[in-house]
Amino acid sequence: MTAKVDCSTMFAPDIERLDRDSLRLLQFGRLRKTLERAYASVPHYRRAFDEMGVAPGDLKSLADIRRFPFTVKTDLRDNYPFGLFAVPREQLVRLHASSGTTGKPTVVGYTANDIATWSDLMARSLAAAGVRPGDMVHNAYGYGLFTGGLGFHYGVERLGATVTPMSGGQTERQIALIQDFGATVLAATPSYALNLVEMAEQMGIDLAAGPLRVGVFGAEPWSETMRAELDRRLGVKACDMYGLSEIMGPGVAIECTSRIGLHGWEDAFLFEVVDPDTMEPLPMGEAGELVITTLVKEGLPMIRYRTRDITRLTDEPCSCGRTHVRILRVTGRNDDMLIIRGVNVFPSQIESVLLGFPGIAPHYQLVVSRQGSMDHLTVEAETVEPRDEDSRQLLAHQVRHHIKSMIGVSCEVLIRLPGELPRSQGKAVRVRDLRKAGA
Ligand code: DLL
Repeated sequence: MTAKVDCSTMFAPDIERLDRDSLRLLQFGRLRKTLERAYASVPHYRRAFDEMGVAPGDLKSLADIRRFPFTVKTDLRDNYPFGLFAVPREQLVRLHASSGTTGKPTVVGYTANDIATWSDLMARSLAAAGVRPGDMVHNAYGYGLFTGGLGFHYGVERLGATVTPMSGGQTERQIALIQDFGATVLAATPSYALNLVEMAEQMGIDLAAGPLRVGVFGAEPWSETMRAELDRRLGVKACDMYGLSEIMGPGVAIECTSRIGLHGWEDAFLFEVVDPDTMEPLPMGEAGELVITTLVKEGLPMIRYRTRDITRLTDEPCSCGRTHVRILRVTGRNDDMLIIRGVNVFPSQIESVLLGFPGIAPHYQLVVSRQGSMDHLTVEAETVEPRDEDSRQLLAHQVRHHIKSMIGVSCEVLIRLPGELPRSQGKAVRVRDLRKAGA
């Protein structure tokens, strides 16, 4: 017997609840068209398909996607700025770009239809996270070349809620406006949300006592322990939002209020998980690198884009009634994984251990250096309350021991005083890699 599902709060119930067979059929048709358009309009794809001896007509079933080439971030850089666009530049109404620490930025472009699709997917995502028409949404994602600010902005408007286009920074002012405008929803990176609530507490303001109800947090990895912290201190139900600019921006996948994985919108994207070593597709449920193909994008179709993000997919039914596949929480990027004396560590694993530790504040930084031929990890964490040197030494010893037993990695731990570590204004910088600086 299937439980009765309330779909009155879905933004697009017909498509969100479509049975999986129909969804796959829809995907197949759209994928075929996307491959045809990419082959006909983008020289890079034509070359890449030809090199693999494959043509759009070879797609006879969804599984045939494995015969087509991957796309990687350097393909965008190599075709800078507009080389991967499938329409003349004049047909684009918006550009975004990611800065990148080295080399050229990656540029992404949207037609008017792409912006409409993105707004719809964002509205759907916000509704799934519990945002309703009429809500007051404080948007602290950065506006500008980053897709976060404008992506949320258009989605909130499309849903019929009110958006405050705050962007990042000016934290004290943000707190005043959250209060004055009676924000019911906070949209921010989890690390900035934490910065906000901490500053509010220092100002003697209890945001949890106000009307805030929903948190839509994403754009960086965060742990369940961080979620519990944000739920409690902000008085929200925090949901995880996933996306990336190369594919669209935020709104690729969202946690519904069941919070057991993020629904990836399969009418707009084809999701695969591949083994990062062999590049072979993995069966549902196995962990690997997430690979995404866009199904309806006009300006910048992406074929098998390697996200570098590590996750698992599940198609088990969700109690919310949405049929779209769930992407389990992204614990980190391939590129962010540290290998410390042979042990693989994601910063988010260290975060889980630190945040569960009594007396430790949820701010941390990892410093990786080279000592002789060995990589050395230093974990810097802060205490909640000021403590003397002896007490910090003792705490450092306990934390080190705990990290070793939980994750299996040996590290040095430095306990800092409250406020000593840098606070996030957007995406938090968790790792300082001194090896790259030649130190
Ligand atoms: O971060 C888009 C976004 C904006 C998503 C606002 C959610 C909210 P990029 O700047 O291109 O786009 O960065 C994309 O950020 O490949 C992941 O490594 C990481 N990321 C994004 N969302 C999550 C998440 C935006 N919920 C890259 N959990 C992605 C973990 C995330 N990592």
